[in-house]
Amino acid sequence: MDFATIVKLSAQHAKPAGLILQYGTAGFRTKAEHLDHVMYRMGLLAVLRSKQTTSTIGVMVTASHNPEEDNGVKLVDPLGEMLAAAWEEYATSLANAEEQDLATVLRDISQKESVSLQQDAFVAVGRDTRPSSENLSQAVIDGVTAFGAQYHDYGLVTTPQLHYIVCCRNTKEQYGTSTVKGYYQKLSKAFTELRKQASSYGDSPRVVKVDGANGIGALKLKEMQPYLQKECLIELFHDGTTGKLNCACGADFVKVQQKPPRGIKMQPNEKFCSFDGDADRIVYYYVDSSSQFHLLDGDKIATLISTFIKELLVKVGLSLKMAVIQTAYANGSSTRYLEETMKVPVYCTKTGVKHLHHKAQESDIGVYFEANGHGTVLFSKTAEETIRQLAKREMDAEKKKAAKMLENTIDLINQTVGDAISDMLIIEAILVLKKLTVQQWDAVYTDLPNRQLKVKVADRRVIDTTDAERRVVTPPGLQENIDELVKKYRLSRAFVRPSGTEDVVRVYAEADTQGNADALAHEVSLAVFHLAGGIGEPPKPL
Ligand code: NG1
Ligand code: ZN
Repeated sequence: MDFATIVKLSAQHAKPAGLILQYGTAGFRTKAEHLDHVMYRMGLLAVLRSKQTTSTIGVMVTASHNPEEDNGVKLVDPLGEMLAAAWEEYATSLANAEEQDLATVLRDISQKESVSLQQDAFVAVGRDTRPSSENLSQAVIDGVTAFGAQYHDYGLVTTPQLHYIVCCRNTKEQYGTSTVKGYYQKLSKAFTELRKQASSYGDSPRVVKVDGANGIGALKLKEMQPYLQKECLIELFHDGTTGKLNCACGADFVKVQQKPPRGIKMQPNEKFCSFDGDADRIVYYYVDSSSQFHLLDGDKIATLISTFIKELLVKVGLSLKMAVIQTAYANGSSTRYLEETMKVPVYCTKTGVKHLHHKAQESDIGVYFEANGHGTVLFSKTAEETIRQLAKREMDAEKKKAAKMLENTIDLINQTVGDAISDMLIIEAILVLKKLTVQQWDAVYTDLPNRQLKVKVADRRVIDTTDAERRVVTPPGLQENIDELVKKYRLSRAFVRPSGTEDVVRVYAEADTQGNADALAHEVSLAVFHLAGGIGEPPKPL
């Protein structure tokens, strides 16, 4: 194929000479004004991937929990998974090629991956509510059309909705109808069925107050509300009508700051949750009668869901292999509870859902969650078929009910990717079914106090890690330093890693008290600052 047209049209989305961007934890992410050429080129890459896989590929324009000024792009593979790791390298070389090298890079990728250029291609495009997203998604579309490929612009959608749509399109709609309406119908039907199995609400409050991070999640949840009828009473705040996206609100703010979003009043017994800017993460929280804030993060969610599924499996007498997948950020108490009390195998992978997702695929039922609230459950084909067959069979009423509940759980969960809306509905259903208040759910185990900090360094790539990012290999001496600091505190643990989405090094520490976790995190930050080329002022104590 002659790439001349593509190169010619690229002039309208020209790359600033010399600008180099890295493919991060979840795609490219930086200031929106640096991304026009990246979007055009990701349109091209999506076409190549679509031709190679003979499937629809998704391109989502979003920077998730980053500030409104940033933007980014996530590519969605045929079954709704994140782009295959091998293609991240192509994404990087394509995004960073100077204009005159564009055709060569496209040709190289096509040859390496034996892409049949005559093959048809189809790209599904979606975007979040950032002011820059509309133009940037147009740049993606320009790339797709420059290649002569087909596309559908799904416009404003959450990231998980685009993943769902891609999966539906590529499974001949077996996974569901490939529209946003289809998504609402599938999830609300499963939720209503599941909810119906509960005899009463018990003490579980019906209302859930949802912080939409002033983003796409708020918009889409509003759209979905009529489908949920009275089964789940949602009160939205930070719904985007006034505030700025992710500004002092949203799941990342609540998780990292360990405090409620700005501007809300919380009464004891009220139940809250926060979505992030593209609605693929969720965390819950409440205040107790002494106004103490309590966070229920991805670890608590993984525990709630895996316990629920395990109990149902026992009831129906199925011995499917279930595992929970976490990252180094998982609270030590959650891992201990899952392994020791729940007797569920737990695995630790590197940060980034692509790693967790991959590991979860090894089990019949893989429950994966990052502590920040990004996660879902994967059911293997065999597990899904076994459960669906069982739910059809005539048997003891209690067993049948449990089998039906498992089947509805499969349908309610967005298996393609972590999904704040789907996760919220499964949590709400479980709380009702188990007659749990959010406080009772929280009391299952007690989190170890922890602290997350960021350190600015000249080049974060000087930090190299091993053992699922729990240990540092370079710069020399840093790990030894961390080991010494950790020894000073009880029940302590600490690690550092370069962020894949921000230009910072992340520091995590946990210990027996909040004071000790804060002190340890600060001391480790100082070690990073001194040994890994910190810039600006040294980190100050908390
Ligand atoms: P980085 O910036 O690589 O730490 C963050 C999150 C990840 C993941 C990605 C993608 C933490 C500590 N890190 O990655 O878990 O969600 O963003 O959004 O929360
Ligand atoms: Zn997100």
